[in-house]
Amino acid sequence: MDNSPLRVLTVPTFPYADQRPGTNGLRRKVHVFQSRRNYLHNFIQSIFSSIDLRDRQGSTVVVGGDGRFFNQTAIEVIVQMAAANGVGRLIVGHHGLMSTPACSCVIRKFKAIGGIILTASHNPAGPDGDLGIKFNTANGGPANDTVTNKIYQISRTIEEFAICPGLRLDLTTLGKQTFDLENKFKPFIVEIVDAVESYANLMRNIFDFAALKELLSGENHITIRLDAMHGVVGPYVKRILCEELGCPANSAVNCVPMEDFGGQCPDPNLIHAADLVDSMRDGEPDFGAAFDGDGDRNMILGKHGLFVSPSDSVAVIADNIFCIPYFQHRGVRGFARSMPTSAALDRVAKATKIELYETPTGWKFFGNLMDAGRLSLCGEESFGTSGDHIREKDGLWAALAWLSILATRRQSVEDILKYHWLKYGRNYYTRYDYENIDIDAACEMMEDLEIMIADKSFVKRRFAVEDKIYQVEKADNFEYTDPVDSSITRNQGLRINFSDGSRIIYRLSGTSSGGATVRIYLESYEKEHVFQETQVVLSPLATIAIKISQLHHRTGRTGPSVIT
Ligand code: G16
Repeated sequence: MDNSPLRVLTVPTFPYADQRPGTNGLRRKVHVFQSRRNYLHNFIQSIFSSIDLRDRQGSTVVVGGDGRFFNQTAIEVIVQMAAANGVGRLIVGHHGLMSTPACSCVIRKFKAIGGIILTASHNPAGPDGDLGIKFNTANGGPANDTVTNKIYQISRTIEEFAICPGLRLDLTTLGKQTFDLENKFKPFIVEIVDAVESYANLMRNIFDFAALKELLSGENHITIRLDAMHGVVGPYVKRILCEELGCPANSAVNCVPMEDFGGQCPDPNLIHAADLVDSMRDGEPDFGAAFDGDGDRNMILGKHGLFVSPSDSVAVIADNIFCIPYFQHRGVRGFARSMPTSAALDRVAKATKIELYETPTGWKFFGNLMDAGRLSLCGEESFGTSGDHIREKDGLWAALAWLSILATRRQSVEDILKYHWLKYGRNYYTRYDYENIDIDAACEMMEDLEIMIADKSFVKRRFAVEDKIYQVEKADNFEYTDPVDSSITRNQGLRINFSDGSRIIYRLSGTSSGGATVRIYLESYEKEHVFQETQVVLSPLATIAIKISQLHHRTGRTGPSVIT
């Protein structure tokens, strides 16, 4: 065996112009990483170079991924580059796997300067699918815009990267591996960790596991069905729900992580998690949940597949927050939602006199508020919910939060939801997605819309559809001033607010890997009539939204690709 120190090489490269991170990291088709020379290396070097050398030298960094195709190859490169860039210790998930919430938990636990997470979230995987690279900072949350802009600027002028090509890592064995590098005084250390255990430990300190065990496997237990969609969260579900809380093995499905997620799109919504919805429709389970590829998103279902919209989900958790011991002990400092998320949470905040923050889309905006001790619970319409125990959204945490509510109230999901609407009124809510639209057509539509709504005469304009009349009260392009550091984030979505509290919002997604995705968010509030069909209530607003944007005319589409 050759025990000589490993060589560190500096390799010349040339920059790519398109490595600007989106809503949450850089997402591209796998073949982009495979076919463009050093595309991955350039971005990883840009991440390392964005960290001041004094902070990087000897530091600890976390690496993990959702197990999708190309993850392993990418991890090998990241490890070799981390060693060559002066990182002292890497904490890597067993087999390279780590859910996004677990990664946030591990960064905080090991006091790392950050983490690199390989995931394209709910996007499809496989040779024709997507790969994503996220960089999280020391607080465990997604890097903010200042950091991602710095990474992007470096990527535009990069000329070389550092790598230790001879370094071979064994991802299958838990424990420490050390490597001696040429011209380095200290060895480079890699620790392969059981991230499932670190995460499970965190959950034990947040929830009342005895009460949950009684709910799930006691004498009058309920039945549940959890669908991990072959994402990385499967082993977490098995360990916590089945092994520890006593759910029968068949309550957790698709729990073996696969590099193509079984050929499915690991997106926990009514379309892509249709198997779960169907199996619950005529089935016995009282509660269901699905999670995405990297385990940070969740969908909550009641008996017979009753859908709890993510906007309602966070509002219900807020209203029942003291069913969770963590909040009993720590108190509640504030609630937050992304701008396009429905205002259901605002009503709970108002009633409980708890501060409510409205942020742009992207989990990174919640982190600052949490670090400043101003935020305890937040959620997004895009199936994200979490507390301040970490700095990421957390799918399994959301399911355990709901189960804690069921354990305390001993009511069905349906009764809890209905009670909530009767108490607060209901924010009817839907989202239309038009995927893979020509980028120029999408941008032109947004520009024209912005000009239209900025015109003074737009306010007070009335739109009539059948017997409904909506009058514009306010319209703008959402801009956010961070209350902690006063940074300003502009162009976060076009909002049209009507006098009856209804809203239409247009946004371009920041997570699509090909073409543009136009999102239209529709919302109407009803104080009294809370048991109507969502799509019926919102149909007039949808007609107006499509008409004023001329979306179908401009794109040749006849309807959205996905309605949530
Ligand atoms: C990411 C962000 C979320 C955001 C979502 C959708 O989630 O972390 O905060 O709501 O994208 O963003 P967009 O509407 O721009 O596509 P994930 O789960 O995809 O990482």
